[in-house]
Amino acid sequence: ARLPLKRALISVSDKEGLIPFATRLSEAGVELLSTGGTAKALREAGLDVRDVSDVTGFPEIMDGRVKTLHPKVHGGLLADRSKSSHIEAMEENGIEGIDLLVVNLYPFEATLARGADYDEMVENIDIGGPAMIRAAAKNHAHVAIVTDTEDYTVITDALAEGGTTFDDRKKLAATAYARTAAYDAAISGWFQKELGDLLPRRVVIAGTRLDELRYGENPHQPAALYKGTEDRPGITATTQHQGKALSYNNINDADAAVELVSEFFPPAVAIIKHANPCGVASGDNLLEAYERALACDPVSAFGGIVAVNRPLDAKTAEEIVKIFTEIVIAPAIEDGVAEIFAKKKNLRLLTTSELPDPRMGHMRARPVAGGFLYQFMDNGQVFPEDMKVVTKRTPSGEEKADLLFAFKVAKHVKSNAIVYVKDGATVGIGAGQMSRLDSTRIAVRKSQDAAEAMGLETPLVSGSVVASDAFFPFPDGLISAAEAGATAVIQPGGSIRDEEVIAAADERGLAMVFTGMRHFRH
Ligand code: 93A
Repeated sequence: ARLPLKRALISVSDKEGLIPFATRLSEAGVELLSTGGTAKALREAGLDVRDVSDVTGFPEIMDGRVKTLHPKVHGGLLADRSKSSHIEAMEENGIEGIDLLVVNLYPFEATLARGADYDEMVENIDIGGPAMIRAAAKNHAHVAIVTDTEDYTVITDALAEGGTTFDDRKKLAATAYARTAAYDAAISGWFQKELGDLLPRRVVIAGTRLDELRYGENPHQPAALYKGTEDRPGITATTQHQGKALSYNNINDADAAVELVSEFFPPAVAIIKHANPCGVASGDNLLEAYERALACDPVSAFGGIVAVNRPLDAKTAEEIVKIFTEIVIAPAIEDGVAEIFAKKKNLRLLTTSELPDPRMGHMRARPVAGGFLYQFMDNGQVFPEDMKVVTKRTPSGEEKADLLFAFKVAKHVKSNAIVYVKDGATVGIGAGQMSRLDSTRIAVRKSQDAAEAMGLETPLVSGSVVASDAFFPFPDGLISAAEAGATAVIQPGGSIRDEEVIAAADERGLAMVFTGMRHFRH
């Protein structure tokens, strides 16, 4: 059975879509009750509306802190119309039933995002709104609760059919409680940041669905992308210009790509496959950077994700479309780029407008059975003054620059990570192996393949430098890198066999620096 709507209470901060929606209600004969600002907006649009203060017989007081917190409002929302005792209580106390509640809350999250001061944040904690939402949602047997402007159509569609169904109201109630939970999560998160408490005793991770995905990592897994309460430029803040919808794996890879390329100041390009880079390079311009990134592992780059840290120019776009590329992600695109990509219907083009700041720490959660791990993201950075030379030979200026580049890339490669770099471009990447020695060998083998593909005699790694995301537990990995032609090494240090590893480096004339910082990524 559908429940007809006779009376609606509307109290909204976000007045988007309000007038057309309220007009539909009014036309359907629904009586409108409203709080100060909302009532004013409705009257200005020529709609008939009753003030809540009229209903309660009590003025809005204390700058609006108390406007709907009244038994006439809460009784109207909470009355169980199937119980005679509730009906009697309504009659005795002059309480009128409310069938529809439309509330969106004081914009706490938006106020936080624009960096408002403490007092303004406190003032933006909505009390009456959540109280009404929770009341109406509890009483969903009799009341429909709308907390999201996107759900206005649920009500207008239902009106056309004669009223809301129980199923409609149940869904709306679920959304409502998720909204108040997320709202309180944002408030609690703000307090914890104010207190400097990174790892509070209780954490609520809340989000709003941005996109329902076709499936998750595999076709039998349902999945969606959610925007959390923290703002970070990048994958949750992109615009898609063309191509089919992004998949779960695409989003995961594009996230890795943007975060990696944002590490670099000069024009840079990162090509990602399965969340690992298969080529990263800097250059005088994006075209040069792209060509050098691609040269690292052109076989793996097929079907990859390309991220750039500058507005993408047409010349680079022309080069990118020469091979099959799944996604291109850039802060912006220059003239002509859209036309070039338009010819490749399957390529997804994303712009982020802003790149994430790699120094900005945000929290990262990872699910484990029955809970989640929670950590400060790896925003660690190594600077020239952090490099401690441990070998007889000190790296040259060029070697130092490449070592820092290699270590930055290694931070974004799944462990065990080994990254060879020459002249600001990766020339061999070994990722995700259970043994560091294997990562070293894989990087070299890939580099040999790339050299062969280009018709070169010597592997690209000869004369390169090498980064390891964690210490070498034995000299074997370092020896293997030296034999492949690496001339300098960067690694955290800290193994009980450091002395052996240093001796092996000295024996082979390698320069080695310790960073004291590890970049595991599992
Ligand atoms: O300050 S409040 O917590 N006290 C209340 O009693 C109350 N009732 C509704 N804020 C309250 N509201 C909120 O006011 C609503 O959640 C809505 O966001 C806003 C609408 O106010 P206006 O109609 O004056 O623009």
